[in-house]
Amino acid sequence: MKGFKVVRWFSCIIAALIILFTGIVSAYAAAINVTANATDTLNGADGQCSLREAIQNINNGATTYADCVPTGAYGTSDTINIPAGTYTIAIAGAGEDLNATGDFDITKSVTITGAGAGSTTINGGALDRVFHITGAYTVSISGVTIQNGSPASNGGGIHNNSGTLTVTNSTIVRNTATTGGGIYKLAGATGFTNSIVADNGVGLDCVGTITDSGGNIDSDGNCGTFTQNAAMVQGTGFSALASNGGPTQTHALLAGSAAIDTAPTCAGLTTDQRGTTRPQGSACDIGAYEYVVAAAAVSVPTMTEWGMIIFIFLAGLGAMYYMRRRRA
Ligand SMILES: [Ca+2]
Ligand SMILES: [Ca+2]
Ligand SMILES: [Ca+2]
Repeated sequence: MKGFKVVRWFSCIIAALIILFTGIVSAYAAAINVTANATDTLNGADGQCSLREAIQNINNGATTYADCVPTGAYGTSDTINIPAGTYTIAIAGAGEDLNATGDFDITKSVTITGAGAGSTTINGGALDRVFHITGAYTVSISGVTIQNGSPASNGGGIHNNSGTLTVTNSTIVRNTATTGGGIYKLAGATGFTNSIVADNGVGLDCVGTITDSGGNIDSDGNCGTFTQNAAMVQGTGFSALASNGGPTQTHALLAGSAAIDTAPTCAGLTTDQRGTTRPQGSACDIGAYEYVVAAAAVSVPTMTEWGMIIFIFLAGLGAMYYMRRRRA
């Protein structure tokens, strides 16, 4: 009987340890900070943590590239923080899936965030697509502009093979592909919130079923229930890339753009891609850029107007002098 009690206590302790250990493991989460404007290289000794190195360390669950040291231990809720800047794919070699060349291949669940809300432009360099989610991973992307992806296959901005992908407060514009210029969803699930997928060449903005969680715009009407705005193209809905303040070039929203003040929620957002306070106007704008209404110019009198003001002033003084003389 005593032996049975000991076994039962021993079992309880083992069970408790298993629960505790499982809890600790699931709480593990690494966060890697990419170096601002880091060039696209794989070199753990150059003192720069490139976006490709950060993704590879997360993919490997190990610090393969020593200059991308995470805070926290690798686990199941890892994060890559990308500060303000432009990150252009520079290692040629499309059609590979191990993140060594061409597109950024994601082979593990990860959250990718720009600093603030949308401080980051990720440019495909016209060498390949930008992001490739290669399997059934949970991936969140927020606060980034994704552009200039151009693979000779499907999915110019993002190709989601079978992951659960959420995209928030992001702008996916000016990519091209055979089909799915903005995003190509083969399988899995893909949801968008407060984002622009527009002007993505002949390959269509979206191919595959996309969940619309509100505040999304496309330009060609191929992203399911997104609000279609055919004017959301470069030159009409947004500007060409240009310096609009802030640390990186942006596609500025133009006056009258359908993205202005139409985001249904502004939760968690305080600044845009340039560091401009959100919201401006009655609500946040859709995408990574917040449009600012120019302040009315302060009117400065012309020389003629100054002359009139001085004349009226002197005339007033003269009238007062005359009245006093008459009373005296
Ligand atoms: Ca490096
Ligand atoms: Ca790939
Ligand atoms: Ca690749």
